[in-house]
Amino acid sequence: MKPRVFSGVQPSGSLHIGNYLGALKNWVTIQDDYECIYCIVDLHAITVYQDPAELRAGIERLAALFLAVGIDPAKSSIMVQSSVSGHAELAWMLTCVTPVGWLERMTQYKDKAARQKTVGDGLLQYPVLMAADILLYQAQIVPVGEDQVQHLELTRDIAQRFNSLYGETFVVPETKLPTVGARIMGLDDPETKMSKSATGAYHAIYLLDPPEMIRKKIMRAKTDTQPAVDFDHLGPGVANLLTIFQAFTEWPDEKVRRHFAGKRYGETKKEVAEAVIAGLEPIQQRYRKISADRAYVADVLDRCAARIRPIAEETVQLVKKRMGLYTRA
Ligand code: ATP
Ligand code: LTN
Repeated sequence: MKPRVFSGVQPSGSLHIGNYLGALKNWVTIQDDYECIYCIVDLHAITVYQDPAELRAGIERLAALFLAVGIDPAKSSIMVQSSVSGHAELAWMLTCVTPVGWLERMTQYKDKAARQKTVGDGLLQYPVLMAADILLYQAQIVPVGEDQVQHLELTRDIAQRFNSLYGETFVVPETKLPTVGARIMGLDDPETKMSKSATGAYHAIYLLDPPEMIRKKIMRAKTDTQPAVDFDHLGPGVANLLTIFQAFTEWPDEKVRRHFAGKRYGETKKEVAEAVIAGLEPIQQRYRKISADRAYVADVLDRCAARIRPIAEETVQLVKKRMGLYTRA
């Protein structure tokens, strides 16, 4: 049997090239070698207020984008978190074995909480729900970007704590980062990660940005005061652009160095923009076709949920039994 993979993306905001290079591109590559479950985590999205109509539209858009980037529903499952009740159920059981101090230490919690007037309990519980997502399917491997490493460590801790309290129950999952592109930085501020929730107009390149917009954003990307690429003194802005280039083209390090050493920033940016446009064009074309057929997308989600629900149910039953909750003998 193939090892199982689980990963997820929130349906809030629009997908950017950080999400693609850090996560989705990797998801597509590994789908022949693993049994993959890719999840639209709508229950995570509501840990901060979402406009209901926008959230609903965002879920469908994300499902179409999963298909457009190349996730094949014949090989992998594409599902919406709230459509399998085991996620929320298992999250509660795991909450009960998770010390609150573990959650208060999470950097994403601290960052997001600092931006809210009232901090909802869901924001604190966020990584427990994420642990539930993964452990529900006994996934061995979780492909994510670097910002999720701390949450994955917590997932492992929760699984181990449960196993030691109640006996071997959960597979303890491994994190899988991409070799290039695990942390794409904002174009307007290469010291912070590219993020869906950032507001700057020139911060992120979205997967559905038209070519002209992509050129404009990259030409405006923040670099430094040097005129040309110097690999001995590579500023964070230029390093980020070259990472984006390399992740799209899949050129080896040596080739990238030879090609860009001494190249002026203006010329470098033009080449980066063209590589991004070429990489996104087929995705955008497929997206236009797929998103026009809403019934097809809904059908994929239904079929995939039906396929994986028995795995989730089996785990919930096992956990209930282990904890002494009521199950029909
Ligand atoms: P938000 O800003 O709302 O937290 P986000 O942009 O971080 O959103 P998520 O839905 O949280 O997006 O992340 C989806 C996936 O994309 C995760 O695997 C995450 O690690 C990855 N990811 C997010 N941002 C980046 C980035 N800048 N570089 C590489 N990977 C990223
Ligand atoms: N928290 C993740 C999204 C996410 C996820 C998961 C990723 C929710 N559940 C399970 C991997 C596995 C994020 O990217 N912000």
